[in-house]
Amino acid sequence: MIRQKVLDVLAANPGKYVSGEKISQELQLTRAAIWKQVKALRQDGYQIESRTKQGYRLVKTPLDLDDWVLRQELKTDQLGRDFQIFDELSSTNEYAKEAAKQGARHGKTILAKRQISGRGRLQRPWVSPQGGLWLTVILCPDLTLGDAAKLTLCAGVAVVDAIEASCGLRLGIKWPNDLVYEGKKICGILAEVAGEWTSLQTLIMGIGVNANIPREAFAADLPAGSLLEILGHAVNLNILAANILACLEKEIIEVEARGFESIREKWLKCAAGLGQPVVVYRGTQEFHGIMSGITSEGALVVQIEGEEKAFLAGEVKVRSEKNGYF
Ligand code: BT5
Repeated sequence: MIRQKVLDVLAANPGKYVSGEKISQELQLTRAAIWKQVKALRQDGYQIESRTKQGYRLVKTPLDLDDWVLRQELKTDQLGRDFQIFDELSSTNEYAKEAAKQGARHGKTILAKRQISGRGRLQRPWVSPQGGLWLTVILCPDLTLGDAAKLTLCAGVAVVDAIEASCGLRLGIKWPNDLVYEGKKICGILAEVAGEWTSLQTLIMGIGVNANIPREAFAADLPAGSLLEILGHAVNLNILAANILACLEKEIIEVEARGFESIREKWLKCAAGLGQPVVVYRGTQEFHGIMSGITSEGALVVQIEGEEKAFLAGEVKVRSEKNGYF
């Protein structure tokens, strides 16, 4: 593609002007065609300076999702090597499920700039406006059905690490995998099994991060926050996506090689509410106790009247001194 090639030439000369003539010679294009590409790139958020007699200089790449920038940022061997960015999808998980049915391979990643009907667990709606990072990775790991819940916990740890690497902010994880900051949810993870669990399992791992979303985009009664709100500036969604894929790949390789124990320890270091009062909601039942950890299966362990009880599923509220129950 001409667009990519123009960017490749500019990026090969970091900080320097490249003459229109040089670009047109290298790419066998007219200078008018190069100028047209530069205008289109500027519209997509690239900052490209032009000076008479000197040519063009790439100053800044867009913060928004962009094929070329994401490809530059990818550090993985498998995850995200095959990716697609859409302006709009109903849900990246739905799209990825279809793609998996059609034979998409391990690591294929679907990203959307906004989702019309993003979903959470139990078909709950997930608010997905422009500015968020909405992505789904198709995973065919060398693991069993019983490991699905553990992989969801891996994803939580991976996204915490990736957000810290991208913008220096450390979030907590509320079991099983809500990423939270001061009582507000910043990220949700939805892992779904696609097709039959036969010998090759496919897990559709959906990750939604409220990145560059202003607080007003959320209903007043939704306890949601965003990186933009916390940091006071927008983050580069391409770097964030690349870091998430890199951290997730690392965690999956570790679980495949060494089992869940090391992830469990990392998860506990990120856990919100450890040693604090929690309420677990399971169906119509409510359990009150103190959160004491997670099992090697990833189940939540709560001390209730002196006895430890493990929960593999359910909704949890944890209490913090600053934010009360959330
Ligand atoms: C989740 O469900 O937290 C999983 C969310 C997964 C979203 C990603 S985005 C990419 C991929 N494609 C999809 O369609 N989904 C995945 P759950 O724990 O059930 O939480 C859902 C609840 O979170 C809702 O009922 C709301 O109360 C709340 N909520 C909805 N949108 C939110 C948002 N943007 N930020 C914070 N909370 C939200």
